[in-house]
Amino acid sequence: MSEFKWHDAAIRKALQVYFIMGSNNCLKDPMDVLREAIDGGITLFQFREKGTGALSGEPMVELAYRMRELCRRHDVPFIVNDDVELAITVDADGVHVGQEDEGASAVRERIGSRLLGVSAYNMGEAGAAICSGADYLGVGPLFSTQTKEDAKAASGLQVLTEMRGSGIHIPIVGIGGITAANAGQVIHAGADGVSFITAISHADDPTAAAREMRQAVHAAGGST
Ligand code: TZP
Ligand code: MG
Repeated sequence: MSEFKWHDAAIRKALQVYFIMGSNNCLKDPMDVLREAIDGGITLFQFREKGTGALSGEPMVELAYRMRELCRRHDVPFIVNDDVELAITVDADGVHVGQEDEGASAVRERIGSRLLGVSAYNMGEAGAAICSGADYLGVGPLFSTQTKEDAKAASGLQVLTEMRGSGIHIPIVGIGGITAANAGQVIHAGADGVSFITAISHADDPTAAAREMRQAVHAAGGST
């Protein structure tokens, strides 16, 4: 079990340029995409092997190991989406779960001090996630997205202003349809960082795309 204790400032920093990807989100070799995204300055990576065309079984575990090692070599925190077993197997830095996944309190019991992220669409889900021991919230979809097959309707940025206005101080990363063009608005509305799939996974030049995203967060007041 990882003994590393995540502190608030380190979590907020890691959330700033938060890249999510599975092999089926890529137009070329996913290891190349991840390597290039790291070169461009992503601050965290989430392995999300999910949906049509996703790998499973041994090939999925092998890809997770390779990505985990690449992230470790570059000091980029590595989070696994949904799959607690896989996260423990590859010694991930954390797990991210949605509302339909294993309950956050049960996940917390299993992962100890590893980072726990929970998706929240509204105030009620945010409050429950915090009570269950979430370290950070993933809030969205803020803008419309084609990437998540069962995504809810875009909420817009007011969900972030509402959460911050009602005293929710926990680290938050926005998600859903985020690009370098709208990332600044997400930070101004109260998020600590932006998370995104296609803005990098479909980019011709993932390094340049990551760099642009980083600059957008920085320009909006994030200290990347
Ligand atoms: N959860 C809410 S929206 C979304 C997830 C996983 C997909 C985000 O993908 P993109 O391509 O950045 O819109
Ligand atoms: Mg999930």
